[in-house]
Amino acid sequence: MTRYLITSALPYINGIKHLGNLIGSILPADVYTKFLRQQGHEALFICGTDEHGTPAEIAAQEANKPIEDYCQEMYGVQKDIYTRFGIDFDYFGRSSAPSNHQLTQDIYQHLEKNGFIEEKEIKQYYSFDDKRFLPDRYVEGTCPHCGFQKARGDQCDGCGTLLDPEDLLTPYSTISGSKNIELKATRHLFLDLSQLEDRLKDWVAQQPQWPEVVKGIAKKWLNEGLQPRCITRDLKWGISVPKEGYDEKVFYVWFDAPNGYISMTQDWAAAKGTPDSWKDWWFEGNDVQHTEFMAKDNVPFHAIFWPAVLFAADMNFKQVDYIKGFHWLTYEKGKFSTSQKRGIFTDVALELYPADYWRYYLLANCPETADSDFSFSLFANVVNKDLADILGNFANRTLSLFQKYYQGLVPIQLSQSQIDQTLTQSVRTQMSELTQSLSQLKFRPAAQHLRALWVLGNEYITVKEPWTVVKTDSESAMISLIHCLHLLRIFAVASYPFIPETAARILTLLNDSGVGNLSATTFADAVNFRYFPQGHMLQPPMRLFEKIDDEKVMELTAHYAGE
Ligand code: B3M
Ligand code: ZN
Repeated sequence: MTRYLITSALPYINGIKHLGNLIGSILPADVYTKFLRQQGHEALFICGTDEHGTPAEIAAQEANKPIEDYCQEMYGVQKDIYTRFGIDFDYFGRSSAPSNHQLTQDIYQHLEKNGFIEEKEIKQYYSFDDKRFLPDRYVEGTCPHCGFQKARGDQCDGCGTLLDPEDLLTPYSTISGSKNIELKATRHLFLDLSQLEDRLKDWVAQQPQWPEVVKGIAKKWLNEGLQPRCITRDLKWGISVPKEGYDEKVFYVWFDAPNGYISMTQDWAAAKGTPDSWKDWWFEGNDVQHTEFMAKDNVPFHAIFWPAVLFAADMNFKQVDYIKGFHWLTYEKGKFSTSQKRGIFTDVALELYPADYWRYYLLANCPETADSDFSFSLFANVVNKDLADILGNFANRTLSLFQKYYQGLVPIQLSQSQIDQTLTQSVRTQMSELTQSLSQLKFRPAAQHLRALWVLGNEYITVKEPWTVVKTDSESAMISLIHCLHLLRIFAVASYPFIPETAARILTLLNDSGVGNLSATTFADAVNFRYFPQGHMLQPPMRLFEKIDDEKVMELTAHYAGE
């Protein structure tokens, strides 16, 4: 049986991530993992912090902390936030762990042995005021392609082009702001990607199933022609280079970070006491489907660069099967910006509203086939309509009427002939659409099918009006209400990958010990649930969601407008 390996782009350690980061990788990866597990598949979800490179060094400097302490602390902070968002990693590791040092050096040695490494003398900016070489992100300047004035030495945020620092016009040091910088000679190691061009072209051509955005980016890179890429940096913090003369240098962060997927799986295996079991997930020859989740700026490294490393290293590591790439989530029509504190960050989000509000909103408005925009007014709209008015209202009406008419006890168990076949059929249809969307990793359509399922319940109770019918035909009111209860139970299972906390609360309100393990109840089981037995006792109703009013929307919009 196919087993599923799910990896989500490793969030940088340099600070708390925003909602765009969350929906661009970890959250959909979590939904997919939860869904697969529910359907009875074996799934392994690996992620962790990406701790090396200049962003980490700069952030530690700004926080005025030794880098090791900074990373340790931020690792804890990020991990805790994801836990509170209901993310079920099997392992949330660190790219700075000893396992990754070892693995990355090992991979490097294979690359060298296989003839893919060349040493070149390059010119790199040296800052006289800072008394050091300035690798990639320590240099900024004007992008030669689009004129963006704060392009980084490694990539332009204006147009997305990957750059080398010497491409920048009017460069300056980001440490001191000094323009007193000069190109000086220094030796570095390069991975000769050009030798792999044909192999990568063939491989990418064999992936017609990848999303358009991913194929587009991969092909653009390949068409531009692959050049040797520098894999070392003049930094202290990072993985040291096992080669003479490189004591002062470390590997480039993008050279070690993807290896982290493997090393974190090694750490997972070691932690559970079966240190070799990672191999079943990573070595060629196992029936494993590996899906990577990431935002589109990470695609070149996952579709070209890392596959090239794995091909060249020739260590029997399996290549990725499916790359799920996402567009951008924008914030009130602009960019989320960490430096300008613009947008909603994951810690703040959890202080404002429960995780499920965010999870549902983000998934329903997932930047899947195009960019999508976050605004508080849209957020309130979605929470109020979909969550509160549709699902919440349905649950509340159903459970309140059971209290009112039957003191919270299920009055009878429906017999086969009393079951509404039309309703049952509609539920089956939505459930199978939902299953299909999730199997195909189409999150936005999946959220629409989930909503359509909730709407079925809401429409059913509205049309049946048990609160009116009860006065004239108490039996038929009772039968409709029992159907509602049954639907609610199915909704809990179907909603679980999206809003796990709410799903669990619904089951608690239903006093449902039978399902118990939501994470292992298949959608097929759910549509075949037996109706609750006579006498089953329900919990008193509790509101599932609170609405967000206009005044609050205005307040939040103003408060989080950014600096
Ligand atoms: N840390 C970039 C990012 O968080 C980078 C991903 C690494 S995945 C191996 O967007
Ligand atoms: Zn540019």
